[in-house]
Amino acid sequence: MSTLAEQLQKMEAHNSIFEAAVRQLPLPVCAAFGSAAQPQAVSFANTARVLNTKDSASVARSFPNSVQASGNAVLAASGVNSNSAQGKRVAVLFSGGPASGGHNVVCGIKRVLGNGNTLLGVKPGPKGLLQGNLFEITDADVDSIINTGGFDFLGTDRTKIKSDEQFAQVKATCVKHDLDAIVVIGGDDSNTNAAVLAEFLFKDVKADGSGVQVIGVPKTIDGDLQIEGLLPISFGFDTATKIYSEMVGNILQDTRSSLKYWHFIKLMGRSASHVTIEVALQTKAAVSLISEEVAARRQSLASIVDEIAQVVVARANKGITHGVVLVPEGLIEFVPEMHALIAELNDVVAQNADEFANLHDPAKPMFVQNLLSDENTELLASLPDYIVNMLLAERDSHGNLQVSLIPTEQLLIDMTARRVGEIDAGVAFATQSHFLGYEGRCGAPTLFDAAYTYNLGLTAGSLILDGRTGYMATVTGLTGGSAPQAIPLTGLLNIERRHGHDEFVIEKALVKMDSAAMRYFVARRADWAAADLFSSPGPRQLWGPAAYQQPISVALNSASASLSFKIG
Ligand code: FBP
Repeated sequence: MSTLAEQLQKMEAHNSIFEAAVRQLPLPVCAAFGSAAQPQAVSFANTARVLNTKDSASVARSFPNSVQASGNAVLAASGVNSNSAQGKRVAVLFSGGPASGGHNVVCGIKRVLGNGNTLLGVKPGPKGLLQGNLFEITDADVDSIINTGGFDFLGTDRTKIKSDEQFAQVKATCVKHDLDAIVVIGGDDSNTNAAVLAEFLFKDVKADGSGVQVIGVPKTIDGDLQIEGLLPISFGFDTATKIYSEMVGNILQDTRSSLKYWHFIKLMGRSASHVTIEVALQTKAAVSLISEEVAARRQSLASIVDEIAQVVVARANKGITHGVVLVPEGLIEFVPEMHALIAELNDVVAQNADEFANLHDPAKPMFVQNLLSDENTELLASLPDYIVNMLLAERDSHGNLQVSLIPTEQLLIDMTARRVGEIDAGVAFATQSHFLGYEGRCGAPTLFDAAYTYNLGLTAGSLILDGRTGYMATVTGLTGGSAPQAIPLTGLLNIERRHGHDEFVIEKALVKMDSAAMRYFVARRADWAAADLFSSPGPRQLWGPAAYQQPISVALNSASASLSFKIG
């Protein structure tokens, strides 16, 4: 019998009672992979579904090898691969923001590659690939990281591989480590990067003229990488939204207990509002803003604020002086006047990049004001400093505004307080603000994400052993047993004008106004605003009645017969 001190010491270094138990959690696998104890690689064959976008002709010209090889046809598993390749050296990396389940993708790849092939981890992310920082992943590593959250095993970063010099560095890494394949686990930008790399590395990398295969895996808590019928959701979304829903549920319980606060809660999700709509469906908060609806209705900031203030006053008139407002992280970019301002700012900053980079922060507003249109100069001047400073902060390496740093929730609180006072000065409006973001990206994966990602890893590894390149692994039919499939990356590429250049990109999947989830939300939201009908989903469960629950928005949008998922 160990002492309390011994027990506590044993729990250090990722060995809490929970972490130790969760490593033993058995994971189901799609029937195609055979037994869960010893999953086998599958081979793939073309399906009848061919993917095209408005820019397919340009894509075919710029990605000739990839398009010719795949014909942009979706692949489905065609049976166990009894003749799978041996001796392959495969590198795996995380790219972009962390998302729960990433470790299980690595575990799935390692299991399916087996002892006949080598899996190498790249540290950290695309930057590690440029630097050639690779190490061999062992079976013991898999045992220690399985079912744990985060990307800490490999680390991640947001380097975009775009210059000739960077491509040359990637090639050098492939040669130095004698790589046969690279797996990129990332979101829309990272999978675009994967498509570009697949084409670049298609041939003539090794001395014998052969190339290096590249396979993508769909990750992002934002949920904006979705393809109808092929990719119901990216991994990490379920865990993040369940964590946020638990926290929002707790706050809702507090509002009804302490009876005095309005909580404005910003939820992560850089562009799309999938996270917010899911948390709204889970918790039924009084007000949930959906950025895409704001854009579709061309709502001004003042009109959004007015709608919130009207709910505050109406509830106060019924004696309800509390509530919760959910705010999607990306809202500000969808408000038409702010969208126009940000677009012009992006151009101005891009066109004067060197000069702008050398300015001290306090000098930046004055610098841009001289270059903006009169309308945008006036709008910028009307915004509080805490918003202006963030609008002018450094972009990420993909050129994106870092919206997670913009305190939109505080802006809405300040403007709503003013508007409530104008409508009825007697209404009490005490507020609290929150930003739920980083709390949700690295939690231990839900059973949905744990099982989904493990099967994505088995799929990615199988694609490599089947000699495929330029595909994104997917698992379809998540409520009916599930099956491994593969999406040709070039079939997803569109041309978009970004930061003054035409670029090939995978289009972000935004919340659609006519989606089943949106329609359900719209039909119920007036009731949720009028009275406290909220529910508290509680902590995520790996065992027990809620363990098999898939995201509500995914169930609605994929017309599932049930809220439960089924793999295997
Ligand atoms: P990905 O699209 O790379 O998955 O990242 C999404 C995200 O979680 C966004 O919701 C958020 O805006 C962003 O990451 C914040 O990233 P950072 O870690 O760079 O602050």
